[in-house]
Amino acid sequence: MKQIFYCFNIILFAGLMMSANAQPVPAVDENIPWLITFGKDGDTAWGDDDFIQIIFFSIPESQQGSIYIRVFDPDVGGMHDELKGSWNTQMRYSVYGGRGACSNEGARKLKRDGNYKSGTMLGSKTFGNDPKFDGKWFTFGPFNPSEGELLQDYGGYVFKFVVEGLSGDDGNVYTLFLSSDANSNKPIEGAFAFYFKYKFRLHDNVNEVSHIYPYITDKVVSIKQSNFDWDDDGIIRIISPSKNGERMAVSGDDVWVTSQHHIGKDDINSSLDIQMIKDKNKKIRNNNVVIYLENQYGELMPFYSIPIGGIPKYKYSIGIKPKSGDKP
Ligand SMILES: [Ca+2]
Ligand SMILES: [Ca+2]
Ligand SMILES: [Ca+2]
Repeated sequence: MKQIFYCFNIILFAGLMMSANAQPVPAVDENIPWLITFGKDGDTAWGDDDFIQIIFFSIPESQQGSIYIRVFDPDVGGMHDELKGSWNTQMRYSVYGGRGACSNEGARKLKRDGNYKSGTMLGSKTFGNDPKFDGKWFTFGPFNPSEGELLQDYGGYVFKFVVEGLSGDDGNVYTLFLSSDANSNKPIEGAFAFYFKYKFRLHDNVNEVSHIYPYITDKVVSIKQSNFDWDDDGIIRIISPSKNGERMAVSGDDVWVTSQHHIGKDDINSSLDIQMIKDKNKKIRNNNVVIYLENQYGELMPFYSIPIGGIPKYKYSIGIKPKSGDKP
């Protein structure tokens, strides 16, 4: 059954081929500063519920050359990272391809209690407090695109990148880049990233607005949004062809919250723009959060590093800004 709901018309991916900025994760259009993963002894109140992050990359079948997955600030210590006590965290990064890397249900489940390491491991490295990699890039690869799992529903050869906090309690802050070059960030035309559960840090600057872009297929009639440890930091709202700022529930400290949202006809075959707007008075710093969406069947819905079909707009108010009453 699940295959049906993720079965996109390949034409939809044509829109993705245009973008050259699809390869950083977090993506340019998301305006999210950092990904975060804590060591497995971390305190969930610091914003990570299970100490694992899984990001998928899709490479078009037309890609000829090798691909690389690059990590910025892979170590846990020094700059950027979030210290608790002393630096004692070990973080493992692993790249998977081959059959089952993405198609295995365990890889796309909310609870990482199944075979989320499905597929063939193509590369792996563990980092601790290592000044050599502090504020630097580390490159996995080269990988031949055909080492990924070929899934036309996901636009080509799919690689899975798993980040796991093996031990310790510190927060690992990092970003990723899918590159055609080992030593620099060179985008791969037509490639993109997607994820089913996203863990990241919000901006410290209260004027920055972050976004995620789930795609709504014609099978979706409602969505359930869940988020964790948002610390009541402002609002989350939906902009879409039919929604002009509908509010989603926002969690407090170390708790989950969910909200249910009806999907109208106008939103089918387009992306939602889920906007995260910080509280201008609270000025919360280092706010780490988790978010995911499910359809009415309880299946996780992917977010895309570039919105399929472009950034959605409310169709009844062209030229009019979203409701000003939505300010926190
Ligand atoms: Ca520590
Ligand atoms: Ca780091
Ligand atoms: Ca938080």
